[in-house]
Amino acid sequence: MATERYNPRASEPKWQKAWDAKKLFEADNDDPRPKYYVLEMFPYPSGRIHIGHTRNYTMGDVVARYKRAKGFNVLHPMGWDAFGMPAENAAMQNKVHPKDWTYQNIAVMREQLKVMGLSLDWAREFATCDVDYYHRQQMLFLDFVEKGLVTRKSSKVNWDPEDMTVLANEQVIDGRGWRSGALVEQRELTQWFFKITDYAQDLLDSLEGLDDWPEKVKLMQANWIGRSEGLLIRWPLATPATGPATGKVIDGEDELEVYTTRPDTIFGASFMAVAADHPLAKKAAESKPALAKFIDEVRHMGTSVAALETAEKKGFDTGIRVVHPFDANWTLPVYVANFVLMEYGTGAIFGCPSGDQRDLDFANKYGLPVIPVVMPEGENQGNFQIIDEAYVGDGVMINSRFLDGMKPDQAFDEVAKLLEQKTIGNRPMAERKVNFRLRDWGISRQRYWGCPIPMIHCEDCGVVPVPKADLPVRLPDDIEFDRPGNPLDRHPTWRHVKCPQCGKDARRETDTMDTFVDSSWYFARFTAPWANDPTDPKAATEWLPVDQYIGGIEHAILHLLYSRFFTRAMRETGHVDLAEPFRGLFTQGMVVHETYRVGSGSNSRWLAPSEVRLEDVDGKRRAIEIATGEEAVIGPLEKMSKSKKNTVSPEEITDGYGADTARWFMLSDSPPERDVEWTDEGAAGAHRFIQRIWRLVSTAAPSSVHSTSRSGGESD
Ligand code: OVT
Repeated sequence: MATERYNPRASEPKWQKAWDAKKLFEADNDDPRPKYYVLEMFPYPSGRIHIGHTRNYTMGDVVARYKRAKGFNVLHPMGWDAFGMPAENAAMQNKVHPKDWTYQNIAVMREQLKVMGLSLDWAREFATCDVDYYHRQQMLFLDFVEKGLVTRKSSKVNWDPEDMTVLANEQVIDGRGWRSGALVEQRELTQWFFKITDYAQDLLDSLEGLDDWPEKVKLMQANWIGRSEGLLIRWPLATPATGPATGKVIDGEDELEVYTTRPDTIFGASFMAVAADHPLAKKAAESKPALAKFIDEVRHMGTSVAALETAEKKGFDTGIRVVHPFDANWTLPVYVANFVLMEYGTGAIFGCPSGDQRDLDFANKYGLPVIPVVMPEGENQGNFQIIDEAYVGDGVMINSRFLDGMKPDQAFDEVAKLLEQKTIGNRPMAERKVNFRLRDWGISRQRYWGCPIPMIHCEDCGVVPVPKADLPVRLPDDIEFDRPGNPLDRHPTWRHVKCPQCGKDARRETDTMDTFVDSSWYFARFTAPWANDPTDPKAATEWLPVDQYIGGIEHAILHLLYSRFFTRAMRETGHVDLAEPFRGLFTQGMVVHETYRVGSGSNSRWLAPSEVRLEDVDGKRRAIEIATGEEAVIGPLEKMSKSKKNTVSPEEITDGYGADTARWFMLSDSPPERDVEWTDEGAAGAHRFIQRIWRLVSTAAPSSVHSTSRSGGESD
């Protein structure tokens, strides 16, 4: 006979134990039933499971249980995305080894997930910092090298001169390192890259086949890849009226290559702008100390697109001029500008102030002409002016000589056609060109806690791969975090090796891989985590693609794009035989909570929900700090975050109400793709609902036991 009230503390552990004993959720690769692979984005072992995890993993669990009930052979694994900076920060702050910190966190978080009663296949669990895993990742890396999918090239990075480390764009705040506060420099460093740009077109085209992906994610990826069709125009440099008679305009240079997606606006051009490290800028700076100083200033800015967008637009006139391709008597000044990047296009643009807000701001600042060239259809040309707002819409060409009256599209083709026929030197003055915004994926990190890049530098032989038989390249355990920089560089012995080719003294690569490499193939490893090779191609073929992948929208671009690239690279190297890893994708909403703050200005403090008492005074909600009785300001709903202390831990529900209540609340309170607000009343309501179901089943169960021949013994 069932008890009246549901007692999660008795019931949940009992059933969890029974599931474990029967290995109910362990998937068998040889099971003949149709397969279903459901996966949630695996967690960083950052300390404790948070409520965002609870929501994510509950969703996946519901899918897994449903598909099992429908007769599928379900794969529902879990692991740990375990390399990365947080472990090193903890090591520096708390003098604990990154490895110990990570595995201790994993132990805690694994227990927390178990308490949630998730139907996971724990037999396949791994952490990306397990030597077994990163060994296989090094094998993959070497296979990619062999296939020409890896390159080493010099690239600009954010360099923190005090911490002596490369910073991610997100770690540069107002031009300074987030930890040291030192002014960040842009440095050229030779780094390892995966050639994701080789797949730019394919990654873009194949988005179309991803029918079970959210439209917004596909759009974000398409924008990130950023395909554009434009024209590469070669502008002749004008011979200066004054200056040394070198025969050349400026030593060794006689043209400026500019890539543009708007050649139709060529008669609206009023200046050229080149990146600070454009060869022309460097040459011009040789004879102009003030320009050299300006270039140096630009080098101290962050490299991120966000940094570029927010920084004040500044330029410096090089004194060089170019000749307009359609008018030999029209010359335009060439500026060095802080908003032009060498990495994009050709590192040079032509500015058309009337059609681009940034160019307009620049022209207004430096007193350059603004010539309207596209006018909205039906507008009166006599009244049409551009003062401080650029016109970026469609319309009809004006002030553009032989293009006047055309639509911009037609004008584009006309300019392309005419300039393709003109020549400069012995080349056409313009070529049509497809350009992508996507850059190659720089995977080098000058850090300890990551997968070592299995390469060796030899003075005679160059860069030599570590022979597969010598893998894994293990991270040394005896490591010091007492100084800034990469601890692997300072290890007394680790980097000293013999060259595998000539046997002479050589040194190991001390860069480790970006943690996004680790998460780009874990879903494939889960299909046969015991395999000696990175995958067992048969198992991978059978299980992949992941039928339903679930995770946060913050991974819409990087992780999901890298994984798509990696799957293609793994196909090319024989490890899988498909291109798209995730057939269905679901992006969940955030868990949000209001914030509480007491005091004002620099004395103000955030309070955790557990530190306040909520009162209702004449219909108005008030929050009181329990410890002091002080009234707190109730702030808006925001994503839970440690910094604002508006967090609620999953235990606050599971301890009192049990896992089912937590799970039910997470799923029932708000549609899964939307944000869910955590409230105590919501949790209490979910608990009452579970009790109601329990009573209903308890009442109905005895009669159903009579009417079927099933065992009635295990009804609690
Ligand atoms: C939680 C989701 C994540 C992700 C998953 C794991 C959060 C949703 C946003 N290892 C990578 C990773 O993201 C994945 C890898 C495949 C690249 C919140 C946040 C509030 C959270 C909070 C609560 C209390 C204190 C502090 C914070 N979100 N929703 N609510 N790992 O561990 O970060 O997108 O799918 O689960 O997340 S992870």
